[in-house]
Amino acid sequence: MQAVSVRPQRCPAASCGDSRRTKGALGENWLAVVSFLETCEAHAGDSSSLAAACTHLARILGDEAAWREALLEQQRRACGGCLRFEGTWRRSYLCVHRQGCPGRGAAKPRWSARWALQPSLPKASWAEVLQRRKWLEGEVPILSPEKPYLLDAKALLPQYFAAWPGAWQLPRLRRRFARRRFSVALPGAGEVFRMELCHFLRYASSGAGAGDALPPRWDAEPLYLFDPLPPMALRPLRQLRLCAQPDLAREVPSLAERVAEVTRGWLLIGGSGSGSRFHTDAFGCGAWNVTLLGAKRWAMYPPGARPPGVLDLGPERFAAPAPIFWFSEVLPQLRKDQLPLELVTKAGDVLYIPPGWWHCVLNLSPSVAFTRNVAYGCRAAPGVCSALAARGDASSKVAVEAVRGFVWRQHCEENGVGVSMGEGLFHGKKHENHG
Ligand SMILES: O=C(O)CCC(=O)C(=O)O
Ligand SMILES: [Fe+2]
Repeated sequence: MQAVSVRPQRCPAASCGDSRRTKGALGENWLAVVSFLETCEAHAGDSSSLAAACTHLARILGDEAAWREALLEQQRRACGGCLRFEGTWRRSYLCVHRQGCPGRGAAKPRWSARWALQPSLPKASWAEVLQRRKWLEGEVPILSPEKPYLLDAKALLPQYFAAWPGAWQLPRLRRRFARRRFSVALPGAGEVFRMELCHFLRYASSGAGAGDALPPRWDAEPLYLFDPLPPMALRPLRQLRLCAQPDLAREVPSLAERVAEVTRGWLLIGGSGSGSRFHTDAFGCGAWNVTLLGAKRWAMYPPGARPPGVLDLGPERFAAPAPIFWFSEVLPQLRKDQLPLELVTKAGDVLYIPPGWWHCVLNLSPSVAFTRNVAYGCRAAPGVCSALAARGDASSKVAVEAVRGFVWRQHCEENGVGVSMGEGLFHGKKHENHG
């Protein structure tokens, strides 16, 4: 857990911590030992035979987090290029380093978190808060955008996501986009690498399919494909019309411009054990998140209730643990009154996260999702304006004024009031007068 704000980054997987400092069992000496092993190679043939000779070495050589970090460090120095995944991070590193692949002898997972993946049942009081609906043709399901909604959207998704569900299965995605490069976040570091889909999927599904829920990754927090500019075929065919109230993030042009980076939508692909640390969405927005494949476990807390295990590091700065850690280590320790709203989304579900709600996500199986930030209705405006005001830059100030103007015009339309009295809607007396 390290100090980084959850707000400026849209990619929550990349929002906290600094895994550059996490070099695994060997700390700063990792690369020195790798070099040593390189020189031993001529004698030992392959480092897996060194591992067989010494249990300490076996532990060190099986430290996938350290191998991954060694590879990422190389990538940083190379300033570009694509990450390749060769079954384990150890093999991937050695492939690059030796310009060829070493023999087999992949590191084995050293721990089992099977139990961490079993969701506990939603608590009765939260069950009342969560609005569960079927989203049917011609219906606008979200009536109160300040409440979370879990929508069964199976009937309508093919209208919004091309050839869903068939085209969203991993083998189909791999066939179609194998060589396409995507942005892959290094959780905790705010860093993004580029990776061809075939390599990312090889990574994300390695270890899976063994017939149990064992998280396949033992390299600390898994990499997460988190791409704001996926191919058109992997974006929604049209806007999801979930709420009759206007989406401020689209309706107000200067706001739309200011927040475009977080509202254009993101494609998310991750293996089991990957996910997003606790965060709230940027710019006072809420979000909808469509699970297109797999299953995602969610924990949510309402605005103002900082989740247990999340550290407050000063204005707008928080540090949250990795999702697998939170669900397996923090959640079981909580008192009844500290428990989150918990739920699992499966392929065909849309979850609406209202503005200001904290959420943490753990992918229970290889998952594909699409998410987009939204700010439905005028009640979202104060949160959006204060998030913008906190930025303090010129374009945020312009956007604040535009949002106020928009809200005032809406208010006037609904109440037949003269438009010229828009000033002070959020801060001045007029608001009270019109209350
Ligand atoms: O699915 C995830 O991992 C992240 C989801 C999220 O934070 C969002 O949709 O706002
Ligand atoms: Fe989010």
